Amino acid sequence: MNPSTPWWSSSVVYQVYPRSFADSDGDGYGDVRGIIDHLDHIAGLGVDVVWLSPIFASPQDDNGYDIADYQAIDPMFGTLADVDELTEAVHARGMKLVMDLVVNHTSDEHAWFVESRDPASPKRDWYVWRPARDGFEPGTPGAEPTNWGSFFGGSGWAFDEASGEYYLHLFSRKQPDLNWENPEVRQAVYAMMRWWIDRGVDGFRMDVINLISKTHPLADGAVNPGDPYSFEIERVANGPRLVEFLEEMNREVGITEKRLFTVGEMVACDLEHAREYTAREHDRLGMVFTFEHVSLDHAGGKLSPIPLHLPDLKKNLARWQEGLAEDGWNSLYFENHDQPRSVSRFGDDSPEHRVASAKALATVLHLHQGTPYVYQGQEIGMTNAGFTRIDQYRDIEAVGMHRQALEAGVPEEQVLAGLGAMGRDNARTPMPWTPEGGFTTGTPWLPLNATTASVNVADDVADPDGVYAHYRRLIALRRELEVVRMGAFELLLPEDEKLWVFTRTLGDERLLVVANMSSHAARVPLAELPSIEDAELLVASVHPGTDLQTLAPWDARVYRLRA
Ligand code: TEU
Repeated sequence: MNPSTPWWSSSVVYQVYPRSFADSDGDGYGDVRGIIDHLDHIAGLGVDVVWLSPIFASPQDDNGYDIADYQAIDPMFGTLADVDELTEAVHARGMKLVMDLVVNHTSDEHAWFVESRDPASPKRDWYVWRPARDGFEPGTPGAEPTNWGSFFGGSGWAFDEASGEYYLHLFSRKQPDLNWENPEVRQAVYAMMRWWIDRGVDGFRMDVINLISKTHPLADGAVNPGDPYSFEIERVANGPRLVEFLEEMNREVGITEKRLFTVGEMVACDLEHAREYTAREHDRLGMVFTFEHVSLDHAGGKLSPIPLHLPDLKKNLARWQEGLAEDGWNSLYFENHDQPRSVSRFGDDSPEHRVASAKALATVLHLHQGTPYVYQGQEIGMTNAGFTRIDQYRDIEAVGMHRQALEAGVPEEQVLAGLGAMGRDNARTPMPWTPEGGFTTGTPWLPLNATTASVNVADDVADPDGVYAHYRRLIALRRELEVVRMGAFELLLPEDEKLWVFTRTLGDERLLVVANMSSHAARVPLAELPSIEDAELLVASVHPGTDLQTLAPWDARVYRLRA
C-alpha cells in the first residue's frame, strides 16, 4: 500500500450502541462492562476499530447525544475506570477505540449552559442567545428570533423566562447549540478532546459536525408551503467558517500528527463538500458520513417512505466511489443507530430470505472502496423492531414526529407505518445474544425484537453459513486483497433493477461482483459482463449453482478474474 495512504483505508469499523449492547448489572441498560464481556464477539469479526456511541454523563433526553459532562461517564454505563479497562482490552486485541464527539450542542444540564443562562455570566456567549423578533412580545407566538425549525420538530428556539431571551437548539430543547464563533468554546472543546486522547482514545466520530458554523447574522430561511418552520439547510450546515474550525481542531488536537481516526457525520453533505473536507492535501477529516444514499427512499420526509429503486442506490454509491477515487475517502454504511435495519429496508426480512439478503447486502457494500461500518446486530442480520403502537417507542424523534403528525391531521395509521419503516428505535432494540435474549437479567429499556428466538448471536455464530461468518469472510478479504482496498470501481448494468454488478481493478488484479438484489431469480446478461472463464469464486452469499446465467434470490458472488 502507498505509504501515504492513511491506516484507516484498510480498516473496518464496528459501531456499538452501548445502551443496547450488553447489560452486565441487570438494570436493563447496556453498559461498558457488558462491552468488555463481549469484546471477543467484535474482535472475532476481524474489525480494526470500535466506535462507541456516547457514554458520557447525560440526562438521556436523546440517549446520550445530550452531554452534561464530557469528562464523566454516565453511571448507567459505568465509570471512567471501566472505560480505561475497555480501552486497554480493545488495544490488547489489536483494535482501536473511537469515541463519539457531540459538540454542536451540549445538554442544557451541562455546567457551561447552566452558567450561560445568567445574562451577566462570562459564559453567556458560549451558546446562541438572541432577543425576541423586533416588535414581538418575548415568549409570544411568532416572537422567535428566526423561523428555524428543530430537527426533532417545533421551533429551533426555546424561550428562557428568566432572561427574556431565546437560545438556539437545532435538536431537542435540552440540546442547546454551542456558539462556535466564540474562541473560548473552541478551546474548551479541543482541551476535552486532548484529555481523551491522553487517556488512550484513538479518534472521534463527530456528531453533526458540519452544523457548527452557522451563517451569520442568523436570519429567516425559506419556508415550504404548509410548514411553519424553515429547514433551509444552507443557513445552518456547511457554514462559512466550517473549514477554518475543522483545520483549527485538527491542529490544536494534533489529529493528523497523531494519526487519529476521524469521521464527520454530516447532514446535507454532497460530494463536493465531502471532497473539500476529506482531501488529503488539507488536514481536516479522515472521512464523512453522508446522508444521500439513506434518503433515496424518503418521499417528502422520513415518515413517507417510498420503495427503494435499486438503480438509484447503486448509482449514488458509484458516484461517490468515482468522486472520491483520486482524493478524499469514502465511509461505507447501510446502518447505524439512526437508520432502520438494512435487511428490512433494502433486503427481505422474511424467514425465507433474511439471511441471504443480509449477506448479499454485506457483499456489495464491503466490496466498495472505503471504510465499511458494521452496526451492532447487522452482523447477524437483525431486522426492524416491528413496533405497531406509539407506546412501544422511546426515541425522542419518534415521539415528537408522532405528536406533530397527528396535530397536522395525518392519520395515525400512516404515522405508525412511517415509523415502523424508518423510525430510529428499529435499530436500537437490544442485542439478542441467545434465543432467550441474554441481553439483561432485568427488564430491557426497549423490548427485544420479537424474532429473538430465531435471530440471535448464539445461533448465527454457530452456523458456518450464517451472516456473521459471511462478514468475517468479507472483512478478511479486505485485509488479504489490495484490490478490495484500492482497486478502481466501475459500475456495470447501472439501470438493472435487480442486479448490482461492478468490477474492481488494480493493475492486473480484477474482481467482478454480481449480486441479485431481489427475492426472485434473475437472469444475468453474461454477454455484457467480463468473462468468468477460469475465474475463482471468492465469496458467495448462497451456495451457488454452477453457472452465473441464472442467479437465485439474493445470490451475491465475488469472482477473481483471470488476468
Ligand atoms: O444525528 C444527526 C441527524 O440529523 C439525524 O440522523 C437524526 O438522527 C434524525 O434522524 C434526523 O431525522 C446525530 C446522531 O446520530 C443522533 O442520534 C442524534 O440524535 C443527533 O445527531 C443529535 O445529536
